[in-house]
Amino acid sequence: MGYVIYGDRRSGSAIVELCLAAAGVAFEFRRVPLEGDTQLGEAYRAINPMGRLPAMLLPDGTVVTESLACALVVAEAHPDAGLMPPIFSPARAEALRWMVLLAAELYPAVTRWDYPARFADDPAGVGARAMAETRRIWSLLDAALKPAPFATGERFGVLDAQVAVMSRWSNGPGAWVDAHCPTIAAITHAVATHPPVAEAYHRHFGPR
Ligand SMILES: N[C@@H](CCC(=O)N[C@@H](CS)C(=O)NCC(=O)O)C(=O)O
Repeated sequence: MGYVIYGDRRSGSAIVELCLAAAGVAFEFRRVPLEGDTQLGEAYRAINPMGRLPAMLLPDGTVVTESLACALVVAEAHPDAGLMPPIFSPARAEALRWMVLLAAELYPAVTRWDYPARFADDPAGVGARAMAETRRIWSLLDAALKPAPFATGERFGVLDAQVAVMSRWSNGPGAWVDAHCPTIAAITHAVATHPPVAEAYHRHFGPR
């Protein structure tokens, strides 16, 4: 058995799929449609009790959930792919900082935006504030990163996969991220046109 990814189009599974593509590793994709809330059903919760995509099965059958954990496991299992900057390097410290910000702060804000009724009796207010929070985070990341052409240098890595995928969710009305965050848009373009991962990117987000 090889890797198995549970995911859906345009979902967080894309982050892990891009990392696997960069490592040149084949995987089986098992679709769990978000439309209709299949992820909340008993069958999928047996794999991820949180009822969230993605989940990943390792070749030995180990279950990994949480998009960042999945991507880091892929990076560790395939070090030659260079998905993380070298250990103890300044670039790695920077990458870890922004990777955790995206996973721990931005992703939950996207959830509040996507599912505001889970969080309050005034869903519209929650959704609007969550959108504002994602824009605040993209703006600060846009100011901090100096792509060359990827987020921390010449090599595609886990942070690039997060930026490219999550910025598509937060683009929103008027393609806000692309219009206001040129650095984020440039990194996304670099990912979308990077041959090892372009096909996986386009599978989720279409041509760019
Ligand atoms: N912390 C989780 C968040 C995962 C998440 O929220 N995934 C979304 C899809 S992109 C989801 O499954 N949403 C469905 C739901 O919340 O019911 C991770 O990083 O994997």
